[in-house]
Amino acid sequence: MSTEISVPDIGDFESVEIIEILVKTGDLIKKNDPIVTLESDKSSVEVPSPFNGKISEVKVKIGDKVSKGSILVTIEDNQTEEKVEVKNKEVEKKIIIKKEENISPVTEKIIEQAEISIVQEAKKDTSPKVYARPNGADIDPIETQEWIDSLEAILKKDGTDRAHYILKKLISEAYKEGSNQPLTRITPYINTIPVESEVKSPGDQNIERRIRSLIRWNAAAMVVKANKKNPELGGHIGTFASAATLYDIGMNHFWRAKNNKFGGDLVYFQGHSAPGMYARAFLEGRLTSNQLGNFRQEVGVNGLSSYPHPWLMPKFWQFPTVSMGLGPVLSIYQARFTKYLINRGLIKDEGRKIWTFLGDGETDEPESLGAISLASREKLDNLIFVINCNLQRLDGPVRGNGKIIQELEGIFRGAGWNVIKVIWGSYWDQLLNKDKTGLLIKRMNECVDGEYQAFKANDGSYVREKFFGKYPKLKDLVSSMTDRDIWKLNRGGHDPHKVYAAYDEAIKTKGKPTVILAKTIKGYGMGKSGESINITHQQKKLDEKDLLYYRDRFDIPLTDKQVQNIEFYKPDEKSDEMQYIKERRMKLGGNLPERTTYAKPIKKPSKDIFENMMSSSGEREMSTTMVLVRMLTSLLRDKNIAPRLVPIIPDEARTFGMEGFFRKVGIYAHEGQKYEPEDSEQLSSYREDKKGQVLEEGITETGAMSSFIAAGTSYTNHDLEMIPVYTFYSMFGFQRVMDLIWAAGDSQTRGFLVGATSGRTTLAGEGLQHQDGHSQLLASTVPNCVSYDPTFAYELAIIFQDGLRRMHDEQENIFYYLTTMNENYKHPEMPKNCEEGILKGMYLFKEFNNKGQTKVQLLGSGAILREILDAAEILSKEYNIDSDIWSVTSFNELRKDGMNVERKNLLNPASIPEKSYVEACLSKRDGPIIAASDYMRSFADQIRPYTSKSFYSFGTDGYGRSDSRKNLRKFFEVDKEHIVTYTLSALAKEQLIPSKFAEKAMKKYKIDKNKPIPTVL
Ligand SMILES: Cc1ncc(C[n+]2csc(CCOP(=O)(O)OP(=O)(O)O)c2C)c(N)n1
Ligand SMILES: [Mg+2]
Repeated sequence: MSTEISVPDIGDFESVEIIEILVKTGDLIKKNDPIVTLESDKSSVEVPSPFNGKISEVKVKIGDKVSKGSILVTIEDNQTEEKVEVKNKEVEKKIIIKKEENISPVTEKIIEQAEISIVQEAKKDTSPKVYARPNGADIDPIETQEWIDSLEAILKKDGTDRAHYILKKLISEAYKEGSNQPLTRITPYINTIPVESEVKSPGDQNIERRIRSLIRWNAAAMVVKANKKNPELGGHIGTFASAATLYDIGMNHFWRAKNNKFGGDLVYFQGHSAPGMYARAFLEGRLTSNQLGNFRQEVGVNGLSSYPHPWLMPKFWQFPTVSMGLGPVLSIYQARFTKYLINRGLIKDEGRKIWTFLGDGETDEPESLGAISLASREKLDNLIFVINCNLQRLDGPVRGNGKIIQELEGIFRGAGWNVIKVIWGSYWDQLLNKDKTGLLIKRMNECVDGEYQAFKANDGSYVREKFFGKYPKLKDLVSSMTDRDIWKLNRGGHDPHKVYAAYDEAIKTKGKPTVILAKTIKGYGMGKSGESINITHQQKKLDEKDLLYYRDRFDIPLTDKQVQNIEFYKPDEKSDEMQYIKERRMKLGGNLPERTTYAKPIKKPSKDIFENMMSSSGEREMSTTMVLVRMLTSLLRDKNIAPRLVPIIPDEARTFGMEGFFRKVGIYAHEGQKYEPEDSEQLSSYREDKKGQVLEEGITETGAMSSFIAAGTSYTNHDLEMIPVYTFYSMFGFQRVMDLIWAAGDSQTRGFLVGATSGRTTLAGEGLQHQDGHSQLLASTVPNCVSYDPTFAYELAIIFQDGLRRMHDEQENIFYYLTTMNENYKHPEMPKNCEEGILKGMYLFKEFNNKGQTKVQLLGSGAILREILDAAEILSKEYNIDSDIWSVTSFNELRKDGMNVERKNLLNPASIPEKSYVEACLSKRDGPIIAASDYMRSFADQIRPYTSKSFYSFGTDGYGRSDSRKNLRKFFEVDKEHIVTYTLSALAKEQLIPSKFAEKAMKKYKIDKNKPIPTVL
């Protein structure tokens, strides 16, 4: 039986053009195989086949205009109808979404997915709960006690779940009666895990303590040693001193390395705790004492970088974290990307975890907390944050008048995370148990962090007076303890047992991410020189007395003389410590941190994918953004490339005409799609899918950039090369998330950043805060970013193709920034032999050679090349001036080449100087250079030093504003009329023509000489 396939609902579009026919008569096609590609003036989209079959006739040709209902092909398949019917019946049986009409294949799939996800009920939360203890003023203690007794009875009889239920019920009853207190936001200021539920560490505590002490010593020594050599070098001691236990427990017991059997856990180390990681690597035999001695001296050989920088130590560090806030947000998106790869079936689910260390002060950065709800929404139980709450940041207390742990608990609980507080060490357990008055917890609750800091900056007697002394009964509680005993009451983050128990619970938590809030002491063990005092953060010089104290405090077997020499200490290879440390890492699969890659290169796409970009678009007008979308759509048909493409968009798919991807490859959603989208019958309906490929990030360029980095470093973190293509509003790229782009460079991310709607005069209506005239310049500041501002389809195709070659064939650790526009125009056929020039940054596009003696070199990039072409025509026709027109695809790449060649020539003064590429192109050509772009003048100015000709540059300096393209170009003086006028004027200045031509042109084009330069307007 033969069935007609027609154009489905394509939204508001009428009469759209067929630009590709992807089937021919006789082809056997499967359901969802594309039949044709339609292109409106804004987007292109494939029409899929609704069923399997054999094409019996193609009813359309390229260039035809079609609308909803137009017949495209006829297809033979006599089982089709039945199949759909059977399916419909099945759906009806377990109906969850009623549909009156016949169910379309797309809807059918949505229903299937919704059913699957509905069946999967959320698991019950069985984590142990701590019941609320009395706090604050009590107007009726007897009544309070009755309630507590009832609660205890429930706890005893029915357990914590039942108690939790009753409490929730009570709270909601109170809420109904008008109590609006957020009663469950925070819990008392005690450990989340009750002592009886703590899982015990299997480790040898004595050996672990000795190892930890050695790491502490070597870490501090490397900072002190470097600063003794040269006080400029800096470094941090206090941070790692506070976090040593937190790292050690992970390294000894939890963090599994990558090896041939397992993908490895990923750990984001707090940037300025790097000395601790080096110190451990030294004991493990991965770094030498010579290297430790070269901490922060990287220019020579064997230096160690100040912070985790994969660019500088590419075999060691995995993640750049020192710019605060980036580690947390990057790791959240890393955890999400890991799940994305698993759900798409690209990697196995091996239960790998992502651990992130951050400082409590670091949580002030909006990036640190800004994405935490994504982590719970996406149920990232592969993610564990450890926040080292040493209560201090650089200048002083993080929350002197409050309690950072409680504040963070409220925030993370509110966002749906599992929160584990590790506040008090084991020495407190007995006291808490002994206290029947509730005063101890009351006191713990009421002290603010400023006080907690002061307690540890003083001594036991101070704590006795100021902490316990507030209530006589509390003072009695510690009356039998010496000041030394009181001083020994430790904080949770320094207690290996408590930390182990917290980590153990974190890795077992299902369905949500975990944050561990560990209370520690900044500068732990540094004594008077730096423990818990405001200047701890910057303490990098310990004098001899301090060092001797530190040695004694941690029992380091060094003589006084060795301490004076600031020697590192490494025990004998056969010692218990060395055996233990090696054995632990062996059990956990190898070294950490370590950066390796075993990814297989992605195979090249077939050449024909790009072929149709090389020919003229004829009468058809389109923007370079549409060209990109077309190209990606074609690449999604290439079997090697398709699965690896990761389109990333922060809520702008429709702006860029990318909504066709929604249906074609789906939007990644870990729970699939639980609803029938309002536009389900349309061709580009909003389709969420567990196997979806598009990362639709919502309105977060920070998040999108983090995904870009996760995908673009997948070759090392997952041993799988991916090709992220992150398309954004160009103004909200470099300018908004430059720090992340810098981190992308450091991480050696590979991928394409696409600044769409770029240029200051192409995005007409949007105005000052949208019009980007400088992102290309910002891109030029990132050393491994290769950037282009192409004008024509074939330029973009050549650049993209070469990008794939360089990043995936050649394995170069670079990433691309491409600017694309939303201005529609015709695209010419690719001129012969211009590929090399396109990639190097400029090539001769056209010559006007038939008029007179006078010639000019016209250079244009991006949107403004077309103004240049029009200007050249006017110059030729109306003024008899010839020109060579150069399409400049990248002033940035030209500049790089110019710098290189100039440097080489200066270093070889006796040799014949080499020519820069710019000079090679222009030196034999006549006339001054007029260069223009849709960016600030300094963009084109970059090549000025590399040519011996007169050089005039034009651009869009100043704030943008909303108006038509024509008016904006006139305003910024980059329209064809200004280019003609300025060219005439420049030629007059060169004494090649009289000045009257320019004067006349100014009159003709109504150019106001008195209008101020746009930078001041
Ligand atoms: C974005 C950014 N701003 C400023 C700094 C400089 N800085 C380095 S460490 C630090 C204080 C960190 O305090 P905290 O997060 O509490 O970490 P701690 O050292 O106490 O563990 C600052 C301000 C930075 N690294 N990154
Ligand atoms: Mg801190």
